[in-house]
Amino acid sequence: ASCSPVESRTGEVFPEDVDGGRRLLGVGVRRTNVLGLKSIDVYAFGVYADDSDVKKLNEKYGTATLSELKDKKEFIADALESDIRMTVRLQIVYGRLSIRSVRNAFAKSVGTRLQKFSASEPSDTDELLQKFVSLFRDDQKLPKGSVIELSREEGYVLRTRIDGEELGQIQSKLLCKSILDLYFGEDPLDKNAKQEIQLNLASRLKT
Ligand code: DAO
Ligand code: DAO
Ligand code: DAO
Repeated sequence: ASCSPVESRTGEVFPEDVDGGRRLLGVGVRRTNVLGLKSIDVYAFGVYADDSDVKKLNEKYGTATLSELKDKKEFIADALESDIRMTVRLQIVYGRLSIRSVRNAFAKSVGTRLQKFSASEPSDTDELLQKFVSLFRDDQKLPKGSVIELSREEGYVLRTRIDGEELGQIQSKLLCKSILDLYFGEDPLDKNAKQEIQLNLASRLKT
């Protein structure tokens, strides 16, 4: 399977690879409802993974077929869990986001996942969330066209950049997993994108 670098709803175009050879797995869009009336596209996203790291999944899934893997929950759970270098690139399309609404959305979407996953791995989720949110400055602007990169580096380090400028790094397996889960976990922001990501991830094992 190959992956189009153009997100069709927004027309946003993504690079085919980023961060020294992480290749595009799929693209999607993050929407939100305003007062249940109007839906706005907030950002388009692309998800990337390092090819050689993806091969780590071969140990367990090397003999499975593509059609087995494309819907297999355990396969995605292992991808979320493993030390695979990945990047999620967000391209802002809604230009009037306030930092307050970003913080709120974030506390909701990432906060619930931190709680969900920490049931099996005890850790201080409030502290993690605070740590992450404190990377964003109150006067940070996010105009249309801004690029946010959230990446999982070797050893479960979450790295955050805005327009190429690094905000900070936090070492936390739980935080990395909670963020990636938004894009290809069980209840993803964009279901089509998740399917595309899963299919392409599976096909990378085979090549
Ligand atoms: O808080 O900065 C922010 C983002 C809020 C998004 C609200 C979007 C409102 C769009 C209203 C359109 C009405 C026609
Ligand atoms: O304020 O309730 C609101 C409406 C705006 C919601 C915005 C969702 C923001 C998603 C996070 C963007 C991160 C870059
Ligand atoms: O879409 O609900 C969501 C969450 C997206 C994660 C956004 C992380 C944003 C980090 C940078 C914000 C800078 C102000």
